[in-house]
Amino acid sequence: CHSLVSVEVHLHPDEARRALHQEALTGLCLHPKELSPKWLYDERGSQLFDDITRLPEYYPTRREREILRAHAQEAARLSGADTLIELGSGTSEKTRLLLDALRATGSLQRFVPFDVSEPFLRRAAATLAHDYPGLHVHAVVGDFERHLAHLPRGGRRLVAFLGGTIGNFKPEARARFFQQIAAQLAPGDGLLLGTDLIKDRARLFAAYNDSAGVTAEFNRNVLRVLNRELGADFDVDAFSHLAPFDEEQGWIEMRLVSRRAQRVRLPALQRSTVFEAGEVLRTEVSCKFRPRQVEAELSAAGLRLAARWTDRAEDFALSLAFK
Ligand code: AVJ
Repeated sequence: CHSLVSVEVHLHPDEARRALHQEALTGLCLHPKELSPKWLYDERGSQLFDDITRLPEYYPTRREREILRAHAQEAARLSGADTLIELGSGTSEKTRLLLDALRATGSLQRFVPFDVSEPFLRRAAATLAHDYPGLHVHAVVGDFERHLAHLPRGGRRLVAFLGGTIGNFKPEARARFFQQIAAQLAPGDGLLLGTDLIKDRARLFAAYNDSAGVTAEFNRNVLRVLNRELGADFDVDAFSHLAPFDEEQGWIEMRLVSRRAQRVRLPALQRSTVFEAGEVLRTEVSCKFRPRQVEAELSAAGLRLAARWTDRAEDFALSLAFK
């Protein structure tokens, strides 16, 4: 039997490392210090995030799965897609709910997982091709902030962007992202978008400051990434985790707080950087949305909302929009 798996690479590891160098130069040597959340996801970081999704306090993954269980069929029917493209294709369990629903409509032909990690994608692609006989799995290695133009064309496509990862974009970047998605879609193509919703502050806080300290480890792990990739000498234990909810911005802000004044060497950048006691390095924002906000932002990009589903607690929303 011949394999229906192919892999297209737009982001090579050396290019990713160059991007990290560039970002570290601007992000670590300025005030306030900030890094993109994408550096959180090395092998260990991806494992830690996976652990986070099972924490009692971290509701988004469970809520989104609950919504998909209830409404994937309807989403599949409304989209009539033959191609499912998944951006930042994380947990294959949610992917399978969508693939099953599309297969049941009889239209499914192709699955396109799009992610930054080639080894991860190759494994996922092989497993899914095995479990869905006849399905063409075309994996694309890329950064969805830079390589969206390389999404495969043709057929009727449904782009899934799940988990609330859209929350990592600040409003301006998010508007650009929706514009770029809309520019890639043809009439009839759809976007299925998962967004976390604004809710009780205590529950929001607990989800990002869990009692077992897994999120803290996930956050601090970025310092290990910098030590490895830049030859830096961050003392990981000299930073504490804090992820407050910023009411004004409507986002959770994940921070590493320097416990003392310290200098960190960054040999790959031929620099060092100084942290004052209490100085903050921002490692992620995770935006939380108001019910009507998503619809307004999609529509501003020329994407028309066809359906919107939430879980019973209204913790999380899935929106389906068409070009
Ligand atoms: C993967 C971006 C959806 O924002 O909730 C989890 C990442 N950060 N705990 C989120 C995350 C801290 C997660 N996303």
